[in-house]
Amino acid sequence: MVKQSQKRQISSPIDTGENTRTGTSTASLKQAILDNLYYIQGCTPELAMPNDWYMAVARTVRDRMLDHFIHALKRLQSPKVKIVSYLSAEFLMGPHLGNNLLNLGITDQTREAVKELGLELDELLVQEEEPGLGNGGLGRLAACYMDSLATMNVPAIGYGIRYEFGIFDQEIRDGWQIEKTDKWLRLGNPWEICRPETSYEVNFGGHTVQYLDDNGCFRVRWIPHRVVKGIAYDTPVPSYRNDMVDLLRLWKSEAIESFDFQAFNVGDYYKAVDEKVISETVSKVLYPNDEPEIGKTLRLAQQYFLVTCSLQDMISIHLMRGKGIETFHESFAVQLNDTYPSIAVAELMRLLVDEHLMGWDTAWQITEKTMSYTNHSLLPEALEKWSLPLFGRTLPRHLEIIYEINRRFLDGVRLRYPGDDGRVARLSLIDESGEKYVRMAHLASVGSHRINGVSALHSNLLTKTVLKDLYDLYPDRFVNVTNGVTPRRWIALSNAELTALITKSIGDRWIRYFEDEIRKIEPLADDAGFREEWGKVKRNNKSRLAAIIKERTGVVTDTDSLFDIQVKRIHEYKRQHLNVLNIITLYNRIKKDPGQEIIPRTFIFGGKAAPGYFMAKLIIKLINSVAGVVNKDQDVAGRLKVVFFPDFNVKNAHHIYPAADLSEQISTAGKEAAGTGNMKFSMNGALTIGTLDGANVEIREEVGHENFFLFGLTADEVHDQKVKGYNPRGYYDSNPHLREAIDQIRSGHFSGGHGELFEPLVDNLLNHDPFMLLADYQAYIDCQDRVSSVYRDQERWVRMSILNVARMGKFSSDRSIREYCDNIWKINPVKGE
Ligand code: 26V
Repeated sequence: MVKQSQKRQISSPIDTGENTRTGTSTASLKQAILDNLYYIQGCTPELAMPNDWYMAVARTVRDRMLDHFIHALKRLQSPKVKIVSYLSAEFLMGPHLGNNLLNLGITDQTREAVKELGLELDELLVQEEEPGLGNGGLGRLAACYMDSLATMNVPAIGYGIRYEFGIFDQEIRDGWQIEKTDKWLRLGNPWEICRPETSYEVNFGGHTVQYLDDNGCFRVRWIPHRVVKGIAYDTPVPSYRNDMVDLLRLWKSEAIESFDFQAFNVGDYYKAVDEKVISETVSKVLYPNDEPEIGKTLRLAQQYFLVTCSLQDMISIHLMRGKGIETFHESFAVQLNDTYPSIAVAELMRLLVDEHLMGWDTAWQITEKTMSYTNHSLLPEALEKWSLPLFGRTLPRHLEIIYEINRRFLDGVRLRYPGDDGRVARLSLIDESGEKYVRMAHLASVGSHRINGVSALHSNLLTKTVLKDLYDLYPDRFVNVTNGVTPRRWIALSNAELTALITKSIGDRWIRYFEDEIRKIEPLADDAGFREEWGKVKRNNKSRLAAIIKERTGVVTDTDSLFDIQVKRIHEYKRQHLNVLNIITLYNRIKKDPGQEIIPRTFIFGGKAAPGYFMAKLIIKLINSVAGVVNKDQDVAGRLKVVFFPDFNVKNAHHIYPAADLSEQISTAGKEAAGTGNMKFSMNGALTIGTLDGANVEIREEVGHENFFLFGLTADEVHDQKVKGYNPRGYYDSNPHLREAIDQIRSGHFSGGHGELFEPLVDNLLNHDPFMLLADYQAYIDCQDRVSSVYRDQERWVRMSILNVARMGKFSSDRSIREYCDNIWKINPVKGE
């Protein structure tokens, strides 16, 4: 708890010699915190609750960004500057306070100021409720990219939705996941600035009318059934020590006043209020992005809401620059973060053709030059499609526009491939093979000048599988940009001890120039003293995590054991249950030969399952069931522990990555587009056990094959086995250890005799095993044995750990952003002014 603070007179401010809105000395910060507490929170130190203090400190920090922020807004008005518009249904920003202090370079002074007020900064940092406006990798990538865009001085706006309820909070009850609504706005959000006057109208439903305008031109008017408005909420995104700020602009839906009044005037007050409720539901809740179920009208409404508010905003900025609409693409490069905002292609056409009365061909050229599309998944079922009737009901005008785009597009395809009707059907924006659907990836690809995957392997497989026909048609559009993560949040902020050690050795430029600088620690791998300190940092991080685990789950872990961690969304393709099979195998080994020497391990899992994804929820239950048996068994005490860390989110991740010895990246080859957790672990000195999947391939190339634990089938081998006819039961029949583990799960060994509980999971593995756990089982077990034997040699392990960090330069999101600038957006980062 925050201690009772020292008494101070608010009415007699100290003369700090600085502006208390902008000054960064301890004295100014202290005075500013008191001012904000009094004037914004309406509170005195004596009465302040922990959240009042947090808000006052947060406001104080925000004040220090506003000069730069206003400068950034002015920069947006400059006609010469091209702006990156990152359009994303998710931004998983994580807690702001610590990061903003770090980037502004005022952590120490603030800590001191807060201390003088009788408080601890760390206790205020934990007060912050993180904005969980994303599901996982895709949303967090958007957040890392915002950090790099700002730091590299690229003018950018991240456009998203201000969900009232972000990703649910996860609780574990009786081993099952329970979802709790995420009321992140409950205590207020000090980082955002509401801009009620930056608002746009959004139409839904209704029908279209065709007419001839005064010049006899054919035009279409959309008569909507419902109109709502989107209001902008701006959050400044500060650069790392660069006096630069970018903008995160999130839209909240509200009722249109005239609508309310209309109903009100005819005396139907309740109808007016109903309208308001319906309008406000558009931005109410974040949906899972990895749930197989499709077809929620509200989700399509959300996507369109995001897209039209953002494009109308961009057009308004462009026109305010005094430029004509026909040069729109010179002002904005729009990046579509997967297909969720891909309706932007049709919406930009609608705005240009229907609203700005532009000819189709010119409008299409502008659209193609403006848009580019990032694909984030190879799973065929992840390719977004909308049922035609649903689409037509929600966005009738867009359906017409999509038909017209398709007609012209397919005319071109027919010219290029005469008589190839199969290809025409495969390429069409409309799937007509059964029930009709709009194919969003095709819309995004046809309307973009660049299409990229997120790792070398993924980009390559895209051109051979899900987007093959589009690649044949437009080979020059396809590029790769391997994902990256920001070393600011993922090392400097969350791993203070490692940061201090690295900085003591090579200075602090690595935080800003990670790509070039971090390799300077490589020679230190040979320095025994450095290795000793490195080992100590890891041990301390493990102790801190152990304390949190004890507090949250009651499980006591041994910090001398190998911390073997898998944190990510729960999904069959990510194979958390393969990890479980290894745990059961080790458990059985010890049970059979209790005297044998094994390297003690603590297996830590974390991650959320989509609420409607039954198998993923069953995997969570399995992990907890195995944990329940293993953790109680005296025969394995001191050697095996299993923990499910509840509610994996950005805040918890800060404690988890720095404490890992081993990072589990064990997806079926060819299924994980890139991964970004793999990078965060490795940057914090964990070694990876992984398949040749996603960015693992490139991580292994960078850190050196000898510093990476590789196992499993390759993507080609997975494919070949599938083609030949994969028989999981063959592996079960021929491998006694595997058979024993599966039989135990099936017999209820881990579920109090309730064998039926895991039957769907076991049945799936034995009869289908779409993600080939059984094929990779033995290779995984053998690889884990290699991990243990290397861990026995601590000197070797620590050396490998140092080399992993030293060689992670490529995976800074600064490198990714540079590649987007060079190869996609054609933007030169702006030099500081
Ligand atoms: C979508 C679906 C839809 C239905 C069935 C299952 C399923 C599974 C996954 C997805 C993925 C949605 C897009 C996504 O979040 N992709 C993630 O993007 C990260 C950032 O590029 C990348 O690191 C991850 O590998 C990738 O899964």
